[in-house]
Amino acid sequence: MTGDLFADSPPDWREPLAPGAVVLRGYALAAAPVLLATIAAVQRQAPARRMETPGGYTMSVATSSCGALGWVTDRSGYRYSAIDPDSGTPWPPLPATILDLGIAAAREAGYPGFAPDACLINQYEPGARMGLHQDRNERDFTAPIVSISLGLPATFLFGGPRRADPARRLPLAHGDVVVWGGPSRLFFHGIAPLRPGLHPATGALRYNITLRRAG
Ligand code: MD3
Ligand code: FE
Repeated sequence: MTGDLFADSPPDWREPLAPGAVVLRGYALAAAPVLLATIAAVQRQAPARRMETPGGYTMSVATSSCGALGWVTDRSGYRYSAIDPDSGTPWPPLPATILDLGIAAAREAGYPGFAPDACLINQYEPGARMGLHQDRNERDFTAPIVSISLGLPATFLFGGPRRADPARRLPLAHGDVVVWGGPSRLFFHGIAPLRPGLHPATGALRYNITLRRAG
């Protein structure tokens, strides 16, 4: 009988967060060196840049994209675009290293058949933050978003379906992967100002890769 006690327990790195949302602690740890080299290669073609919001503020987070569609913002709004506005050319292709990990993580979290066409790479320096927001520029909210954290740790703010809902604080460390689907897909969320520090793999930076089905 002892064998039955743990037979149905999930692995301890799988942490349910909210309906449809799962944390896979350290899921990207082994792949981290390859992922960081891949980010550097993407950023050589599409450098991280601090974009302007529709309200006229400059984001503290520097962003870049790869894949068929990239996320952009300027005075006219937030949207996905097939063209990098800085270069006037398509975004770099979505590297298999990122794509394969994202698809495997989505499957682990209960979303088989995830077919992302957009990959946003956010780069945080100490002090950079992302205010509470919803991700609503994607066409299909039934697809999850897969997020991979690398480098300096951050505090993720995880609210609810309404802006005024209280936000939980969730630490996200190097190698953590979170899959956001189901009802949580449209929950308000953000990142608290990054605390200063040095990470052995990234120095004074945090990266977050998100894979999305945007088109
Ligand atoms: C929950 N990025 O790029 S990733 C974003 O760490 C964004 O850079 C944060 O929010 C970052 O839009 C958080 C985790 C994440 C991404 C999208 C979500 C969580 C989400 C969409 C819905 C719910
Ligand atoms: Fe977001």
